Amino acid sequence: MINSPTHALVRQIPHSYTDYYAKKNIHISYGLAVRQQEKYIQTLKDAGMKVSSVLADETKPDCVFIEDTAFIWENHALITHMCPEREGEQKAVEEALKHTHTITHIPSVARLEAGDILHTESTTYVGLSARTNNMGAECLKNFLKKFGRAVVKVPVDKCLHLKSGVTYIGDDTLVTVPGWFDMKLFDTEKIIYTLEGEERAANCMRIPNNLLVQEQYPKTADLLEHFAIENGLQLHLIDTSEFAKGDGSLTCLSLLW
Ligand code: CIR
Repeated sequence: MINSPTHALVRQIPHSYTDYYAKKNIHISYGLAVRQQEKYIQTLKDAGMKVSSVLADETKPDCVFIEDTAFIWENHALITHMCPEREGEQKAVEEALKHTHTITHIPSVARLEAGDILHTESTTYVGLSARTNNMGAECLKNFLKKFGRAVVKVPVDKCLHLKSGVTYIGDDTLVTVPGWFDMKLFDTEKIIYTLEGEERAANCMRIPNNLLVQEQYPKTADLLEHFAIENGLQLHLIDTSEFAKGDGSLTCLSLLW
């Protein structure tokens, strides 16, 4: 299985996260968000991963969604170029990664957020979304060329990032939302579809023999529990309610390598 990471980098939640969304009339409990993140981190540790953390940046309310700031492949990191409100979050992440990774930057006209990057065993998919443009996708393609990795572009218009609506959970299986993407573009044998009203449940994480699933979508979690049993995986139900309010989910809370 391709995703066999041993390290995770997470980012502390700034207090400005709740203030920023309160102004949009979205009410997030800071204490609950912290507890949910703690459970997420503990789950990664229990799965055998070494977890380190970057300090929060109060001037960047969304910085807990660290996945979007960089794309990591082996010991190389491609620093992304984000939407104007989030641009700058990458700096502290780059500082943390530069001791272990060779850093590459993309031109500022290119836009790429790593929530738009998805891997199956043999292919990497990049979403063309509100956050990633064709030039950003081309930068990713060039970056991955030296690793012999095929990159396929996927139009995204029903959700924020590609992985908001489709993730790969190993054993040749994708989880996605009916009708959100052209599934002919993907190379997996099997697809599990989220159930009605549970679109966000498409964001799952497989770390070797563990499957992380969002607890607040119980009907789809049942389907995923069957998948876990069939494939000998340990299922972890994680409540991400306070991150879903900020349009985030499981994958966006860490960078893995
Ligand atoms: C944003 O708009 O960028 C954040 N509120 C949510 C980012 C979630 N990131 C992800 O799913 N990779």
